[in-house]
Amino acid sequence: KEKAQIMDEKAMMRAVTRISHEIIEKNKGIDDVVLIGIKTRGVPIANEIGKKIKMIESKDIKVGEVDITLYRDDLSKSQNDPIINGTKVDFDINDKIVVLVDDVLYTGRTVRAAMDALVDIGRPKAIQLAVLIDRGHRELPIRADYVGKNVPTSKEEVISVKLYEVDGQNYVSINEK
Ligand code: 3GP
Ligand code: 5GP
Ligand code: MG
Repeated sequence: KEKAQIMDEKAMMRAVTRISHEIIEKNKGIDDVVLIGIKTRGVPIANEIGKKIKMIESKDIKVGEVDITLYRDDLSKSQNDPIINGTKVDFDINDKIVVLVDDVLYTGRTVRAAMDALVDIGRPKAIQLAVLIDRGHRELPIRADYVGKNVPTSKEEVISVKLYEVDGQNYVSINEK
């Protein structure tokens, strides 16, 4: 209930554009860089960053996905660790800089599980993290290298991320649980 929009479509696109430039700058190009989205909404964001990077660099960049399932009976609880449900990475990640992409970073447990999934399929040179929203409340020593927007939240609030591919529209709002 009670919605306040915190990003509209333009703000989201600008964030994606900036993050794309930051990825290129930090890694001095994208020759060894691959993107891996965390399902569900990390995947369309990874695809958008991939498209942007291609436009900027005129070079192809590979995009894969990992599926992390949250075994929680209540979204407000973080008792149980997320579990790897599958990976769709049809390219080699050995010696690559893997940029994980998710919509919202919260406790960090999903990202930790995603890193487990990655080390199962190869040995990346480095793993970096890009998120559209960092809402705080980390429970693990995990931070994002690229952040669309930092949104301080209470644990009673939830961030709603709407993406065209999934929801038919693009915006981010903050809601009371
Ligand atoms: P996503 O596909 O956008 O990532 O698990 C189903 C959805 O619920 C996922 O959406 C996931 O991000 C989201 N989700 C999981 N844990 C939480 C949480 O603690 N708060 C909120 N608001 N959403 C969560
Ligand atoms: P974690 O707590 O593991 O960092 O986040 C768990 C998963 O839930 C991640 O995929 C993250 O994107 C999502 N998540 C956590 N909090 C929120 C939230 O407030 N809104 C949305 N949309 N997703 C969230
Ligand atoms: Mg998510």
